Amino acid sequence: MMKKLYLSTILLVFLSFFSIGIFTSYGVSAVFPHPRPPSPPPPPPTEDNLAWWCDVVNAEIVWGGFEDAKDVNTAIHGGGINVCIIDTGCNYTHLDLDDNYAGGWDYVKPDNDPMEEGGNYHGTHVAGTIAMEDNEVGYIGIAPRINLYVLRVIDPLGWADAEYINKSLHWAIENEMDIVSMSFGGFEEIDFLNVTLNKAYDAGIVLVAGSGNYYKGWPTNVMFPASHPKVIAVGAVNSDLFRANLSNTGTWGSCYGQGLDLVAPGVNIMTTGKSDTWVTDSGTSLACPIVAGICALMLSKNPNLTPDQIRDILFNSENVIDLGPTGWDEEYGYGMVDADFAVSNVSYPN
Ligand SMILES: [Ca+2]
Ligand SMILES: [Ca+2]
Ligand SMILES: [Ca+2]
Ligand SMILES: [Ca+2]
Repeated sequence: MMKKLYLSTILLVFLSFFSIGIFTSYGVSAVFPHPRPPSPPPPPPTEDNLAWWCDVVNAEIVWGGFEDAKDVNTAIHGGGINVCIIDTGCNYTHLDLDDNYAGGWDYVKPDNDPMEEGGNYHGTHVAGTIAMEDNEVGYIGIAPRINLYVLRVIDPLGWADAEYINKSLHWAIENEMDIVSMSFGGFEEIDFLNVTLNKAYDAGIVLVAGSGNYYKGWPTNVMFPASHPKVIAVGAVNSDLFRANLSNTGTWGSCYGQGLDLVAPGVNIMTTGKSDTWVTDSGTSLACPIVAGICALMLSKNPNLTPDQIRDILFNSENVIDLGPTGWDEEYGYGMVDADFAVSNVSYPN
């Protein structure tokens, strides 16, 4: 039952420059050296910054009401929607996250406190992408008023047990999560997780996962659990809207192929970090929560939407920014998400 070795590949696959430095420092992987990217300048204290990745998917139009908004001005902001991340824990006391943090569980050191501890802040980066607040400091996430839940399954050295992930999915069902965001992946399917993913989907939970970051010399197909048919598989694009592929200067490219559903920004993503800092991170780990956040905005407009209905809206090249060859293609799936298009295609509840 223990799948620790298998899941140890998860972090090597999904963690981005920022985190890989941590791994190399532990001597776990000497094959992924990469300098830590510079952090953005400290934000001014009087207004939130609008991050490029939020602007380009037009989340600010949904919650702000107009292009380049920096405040929540509409009722579609994710309030009341339960989103959980399954990750390394989260620095949920961060001033740009604390108001949205709603609870969770720690499977690594079992208790109800999934604080990120001794790790690389991967989960904190993921959480900020969805949930940074409109609080006139830092940045604003895709869905700035969600209920953020955190399930800690990955220990500070990057080890996880598949059973923790299984328990997390059951936790999500029992605690009535609307959306589960999974910024991890491995090369092989795990049968008992397939079963639980189906259960979660049947319970009405929208499932989202990153496609993976492997480049040449490694398999580039969409990884598991992104490859599961009920999980929305998300690849990464850069600010020029090309598939993330840093092979010239780094070591990874966004995994693609059959099963890729959507892409979202995933290079130089400014988000929450250690203490009350903001940092830049890259990888499909960051693209995944952007899509999860857009699903939260859709549910914010109509909480009765089913996961099938959400997928039907998003999996349509007319409702996304079609990149690459016309229509679905292996590198971009149906295209890049656009929160304004997505929410515009959601009807208000009757
Ligand atoms: Ca915009
Ligand atoms: Ca603001
Ligand atoms: Ca903020
Ligand atoms: Ca296309």
